[in-house]
Amino acid sequence: MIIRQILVTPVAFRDPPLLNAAGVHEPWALRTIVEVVTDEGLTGLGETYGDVRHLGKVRECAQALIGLDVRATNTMYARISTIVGDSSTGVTTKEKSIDRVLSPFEVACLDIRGKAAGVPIVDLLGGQVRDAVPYSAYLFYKWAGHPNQEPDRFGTALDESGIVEQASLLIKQYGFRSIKLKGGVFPPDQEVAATKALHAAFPELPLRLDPNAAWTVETSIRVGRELDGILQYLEDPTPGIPGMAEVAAAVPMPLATNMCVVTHEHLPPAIASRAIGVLLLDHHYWGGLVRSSHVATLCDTFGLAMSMHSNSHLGISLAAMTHLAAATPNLTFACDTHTPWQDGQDVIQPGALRFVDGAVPVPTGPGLGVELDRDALAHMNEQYEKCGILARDDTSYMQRFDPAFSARRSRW
Ligand code: GKR
Ligand code: MG
Repeated sequence: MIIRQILVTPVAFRDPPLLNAAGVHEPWALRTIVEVVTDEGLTGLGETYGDVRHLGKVRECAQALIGLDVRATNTMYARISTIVGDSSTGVTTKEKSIDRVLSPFEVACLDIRGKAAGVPIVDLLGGQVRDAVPYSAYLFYKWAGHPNQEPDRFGTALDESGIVEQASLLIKQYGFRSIKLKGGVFPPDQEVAATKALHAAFPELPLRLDPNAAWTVETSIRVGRELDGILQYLEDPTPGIPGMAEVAAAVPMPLATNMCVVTHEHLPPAIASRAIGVLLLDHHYWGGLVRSSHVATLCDTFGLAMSMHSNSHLGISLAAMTHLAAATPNLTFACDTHTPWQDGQDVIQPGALRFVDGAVPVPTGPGLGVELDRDALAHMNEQYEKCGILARDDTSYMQRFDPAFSARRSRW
């Protein structure tokens, strides 16, 4: 199973104006699709970030993997490490940069290995512990549409009633049984009110709030105490491990993160200072599916619970996330996904992935269990070429409409 060819295709798809602490989503979200082809003619799929610097590294590394066996993950890691070197891909550490680049190749190679063995990827990760993976309704404050464009079908959500309405829409369509609200957009008291309104409207559904580190330690403690009995966990209220540790010691619910623990070197200090109770796994930056399972084992050892992080993504990622979550016994919280916001746009053929009562049944076909839709890939690549966006920049886009906007953390 020797790698003979790797195709790397950047794509763009429409994205609604979702608000967050960094600003607002631009009209197009970017991803990179990786296709690995072996000497036996098997093809595997991977999906990763679309920012141009990352895309450049993925392209460069693709060349270096030609000729390797699809099972040689350690050699792939070593080769990618040499190429990524100390050069920055816009992220914090060298290790994280390597893991981010390795991930789509690792997933594509597992896809091939699953196809060759006639088994789904979940079986290569230890076998499934759940038949379907629950996801949460991921709510965002949002504008009705992008400025100067028609409103989208999701409507406006700029206050409690808009947020409750959005939750109803997503829950009705997908059957979600958990809710996550993206905060860090309005002063905390407004977001506390929206969280309470969600709790009143859906008292039986677990709730999370994630302001992406927009609050000071003091604000985080105040909000955490006020939402006692309402939040399942509070995600990244404040920046950094020391700040999170201070908050964690003073609030009643566990703290979760996809910000202060994003690479191995963050784990020891976060565990020692009891900064987090929940780690949001994400195979896109933890080096693929197998390395993510190792992180899950570490979390189990140290008593951390697990959920899963997402960014705007397509179906190859959703399939990979579902296989990983289905094979991870201690990933017991519903995972995050941006899938509803992509509103049917995809690079995979329809049918393999669906939501049943808020959960995605684990695809049963070999490998990832999804097939590329070549026409859709070509169309989304054309969109990429035309859209004029080379890297996600929520802050600059927001500043076009609100020049005084600042993404400063902690803002409140
Ligand atoms: O899509 O705006 C967004 C989210 O805020 C995303 O960028 C975050 O990485 O979903 C993520 C999170 O949980 O922090
Ligand atoms: Mg988060």
